[in-house]
Amino acid sequence: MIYPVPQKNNLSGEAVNVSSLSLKGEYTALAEHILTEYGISVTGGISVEIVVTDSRKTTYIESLSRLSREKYFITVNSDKIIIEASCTSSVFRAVHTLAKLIVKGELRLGTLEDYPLFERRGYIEGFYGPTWKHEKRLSVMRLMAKYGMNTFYYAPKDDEYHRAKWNLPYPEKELSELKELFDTAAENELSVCWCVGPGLTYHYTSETDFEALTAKFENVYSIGIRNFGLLLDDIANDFQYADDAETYDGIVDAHIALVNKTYQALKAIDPGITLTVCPTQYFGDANDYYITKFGRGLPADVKIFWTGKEICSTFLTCRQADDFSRATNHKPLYWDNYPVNDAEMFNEMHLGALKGRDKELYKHSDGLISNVMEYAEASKIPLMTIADYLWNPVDYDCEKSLENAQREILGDKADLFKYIADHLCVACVSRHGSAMMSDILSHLSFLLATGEKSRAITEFKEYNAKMRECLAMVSDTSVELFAEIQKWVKKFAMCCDVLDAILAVWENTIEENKIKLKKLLDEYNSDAVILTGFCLRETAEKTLEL
Ligand code: 14T
Repeated sequence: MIYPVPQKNNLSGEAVNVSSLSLKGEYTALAEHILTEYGISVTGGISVEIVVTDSRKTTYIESLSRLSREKYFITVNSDKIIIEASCTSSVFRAVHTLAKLIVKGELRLGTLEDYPLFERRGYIEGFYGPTWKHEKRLSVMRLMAKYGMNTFYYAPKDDEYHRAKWNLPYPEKELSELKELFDTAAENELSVCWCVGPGLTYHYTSETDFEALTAKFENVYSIGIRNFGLLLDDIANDFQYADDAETYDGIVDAHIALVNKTYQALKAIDPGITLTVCPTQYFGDANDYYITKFGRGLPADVKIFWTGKEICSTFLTCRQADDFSRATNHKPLYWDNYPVNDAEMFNEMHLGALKGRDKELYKHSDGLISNVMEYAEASKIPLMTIADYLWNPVDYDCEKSLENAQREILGDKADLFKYIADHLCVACVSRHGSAMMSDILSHLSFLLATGEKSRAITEFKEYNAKMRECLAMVSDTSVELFAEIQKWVKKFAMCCDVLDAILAVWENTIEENKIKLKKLLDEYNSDAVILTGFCLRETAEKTLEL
């Protein structure tokens, strides 16, 4: 299986040896670049012919009744491989898929047809906290492109030129980094949307402020960015200047005027520019006054961010999306607050797969943009599952997708990593964690209760040994992902101590062992860092009663 799962994969015939390939047709330089990244040799051998046509076959998705620049076909014959696509984007997707399909130098005969179901698929650096380092931004971007995302929104709350100093141009160094980010995105078929958050100090009736705002857009336009965002989230709900209050009936009227004026100014700079806005009411009931009026007051092609029923929504449904569309005359562009773990969630680490988003949401929304964690390496794991869901939500299997993501990021460390990852998935998308530990502890408790104490102890020792082995592995901070999660690794060490103390009581039920367990359990419970494990506390409590 490859990820994201292609729409129609009939490559199931005999295996063909493709240990080396020769490229023919169009975009061969692009194809060579991608194949080389996967370690595939292009020094001769079976030919891959890239045929680019602007035909109905390569551009139209019949089931969705819309055009796509990302549709492609791969045909594997015994003597040659054919890629059919319509432009760079679809060749890019096709070659990535071809590379993933090659296993041990072999491909299977047949045909594959593929296209994404969500039109806009991406992530947003939109959290509170230390912004991602430049190198991390590039590395996440390349990985997300490899898994089929096509959009990146730049909106780090703590980039002062995004929010606090919204009215000042970027200094040279920051601007050139943004340019490099933009160039990397372009090479990887991602579109970048640069966002500004002026709302903390913006004076709606001031011409000076509006000029500063357009000057800022021009500042960023100069490095090639053509998609812009105006974010009005997490600002005062009411006017902060007396003349603003006199000029407008309510804050929503000021916001509508600002968006329209901004839209016109941007279109005057370049008619190709796009605009996305985040309203001040960005979640909840789509029939509320602010969001209804706001949506109806905006041009039809301005996209509107919406996080769903809640800031961090457990479910995103088609019905809610339709309610939003009816109320605002705009389909929602989901700002999905998963895996972000800022604000009140700072003690949680969100490593689980995306869940709770309707399979058919792609028909009812403009797309979905995931807000990430300040931990870039860690974010890659849930982000890969989001990329899979967005490409093909119909065939999305959260467990298989997560398994693949862990393998991509950790290679052969993935199996052992599961012993800690088991406890790092409680979030808005799922309140249930520690599935593996829960199974094991209930099985062990069953053995103990049914007179199979020695078997219980043997198996318990095996589990604890694996947990310790995992602990030793994740304590190595030279692995970037492990360095990021040390706060949780410390608590995981306490978890291992509690498990050993439970085992000690099972082996030898003396008061001294119980006192030790009680002490470790109290320490574990008083640490605010979240590692799920209701089953751990439950087993420990029962053990204290032995
Ligand atoms: F604009 C939005 F759609 C949005 O979600 N804004 C912020 C976002 O930057 C942040 O990362 C996210 C998750 O915490 O939620 C919003 O920020 C909040 C919301 C709160 F209710 C921050 C603190 C809160 F108490």
